[in-house]
Amino acid sequence: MPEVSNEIRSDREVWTAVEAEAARQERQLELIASENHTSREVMAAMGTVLTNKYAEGYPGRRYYGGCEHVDTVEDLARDRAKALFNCSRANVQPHSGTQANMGALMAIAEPGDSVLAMSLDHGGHLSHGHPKNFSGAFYDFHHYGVEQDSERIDMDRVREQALALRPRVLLAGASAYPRTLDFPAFAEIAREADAHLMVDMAHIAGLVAGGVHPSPLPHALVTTLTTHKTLRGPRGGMILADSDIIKKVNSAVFPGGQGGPLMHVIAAKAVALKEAAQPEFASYARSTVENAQALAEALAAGGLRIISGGTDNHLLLVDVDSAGLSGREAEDRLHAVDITCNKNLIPFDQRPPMEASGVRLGTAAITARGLGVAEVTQLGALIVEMLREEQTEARCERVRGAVAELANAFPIYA
Ligand code: DSN
Repeated sequence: MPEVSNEIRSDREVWTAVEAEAARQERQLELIASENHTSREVMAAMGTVLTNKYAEGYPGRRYYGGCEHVDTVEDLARDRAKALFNCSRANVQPHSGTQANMGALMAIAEPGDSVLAMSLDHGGHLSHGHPKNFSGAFYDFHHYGVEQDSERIDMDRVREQALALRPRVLLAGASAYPRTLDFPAFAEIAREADAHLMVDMAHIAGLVAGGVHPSPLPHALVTTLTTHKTLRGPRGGMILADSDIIKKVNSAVFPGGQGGPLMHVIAAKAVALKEAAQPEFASYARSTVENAQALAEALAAGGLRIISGGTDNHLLLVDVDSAGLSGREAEDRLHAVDITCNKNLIPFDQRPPMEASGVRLGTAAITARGLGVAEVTQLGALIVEMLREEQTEARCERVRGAVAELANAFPIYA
């Protein structure tokens, strides 16, 4: 076996920053809902000689020689994705979720076609039609949102909009929506409106894999996902399907939107997909949701308003205006005591996005490091203290100490 150790650390400028980031992750409790801590083996796969290889094309049909081993890796990733999500076709090459969405849209719609998707202001995603994103630039996006009273999607309203617009694509999926998505209802509306149903399950892919969120696969023409959120894999994207639409998807991904695939990342995707097929992963997904619900309860008990009254998945949106703060102020207060999260618009927000009236909290990463309901409830009380009480130096120091105790008790990579 040739020496392929990746333990060389001579570039001190880079490694000092990497080591500082490792220490930050160990020290802070990560509540950014789109982040997670992968296994060591997922990370190890990314630091391999596969990064040296060009492999434009697909297994068995490449534009470069010497692809026999990366073919094995890509076949493993595709087969594991199909088995995990119970579908017959997979493209594991998209470099990110946005590039997966680009591949999917290019496969099922023509430039200028109309797409009906969830509004970014109500929890959608940049690649679902933001005017400065490829999606908004090349397609004619229209948006549905949540209702003002329930803060949930009303499927009758989506139906009304879809029947009035008759879009080429109905897109379901969100990055800040705490409730179960009703994929059968989306599919029925798509049928009535003669639209293709596309699902972006980036946030909930790990919950679908773990059986704690219904799967979109039986309903959607194409399903996109990212591998690094609840799925606990490397940063990257993927597209799943159950028909020959995959041929259009494949050519939309390469050569349509990308050149050479990142084979080292595809190896890490394969490792993560195997991990996600183990029974422990189903327990992890279940705990992630239980922890999110415990966190929502603790915050509500402390007087904070939770958007839509709670959560069904791995994330919750907290209306911090209910504590007299903007989202930016709340994010800063929590950051000061080593709790990381992001400010987020809440539905019908009156503040601009860089200020916002909410914070989005997710439990995928803290569950990966082992926190359970008891610890999350304790964490919730600390968050309430930071957001609702006067910020004295003594208080901040005490809360920072309590966070450090939790983080030390649950090391990520010990
Ligand atoms: N920006 C990611 C998120 O935080 O949800 C989605 O791509």
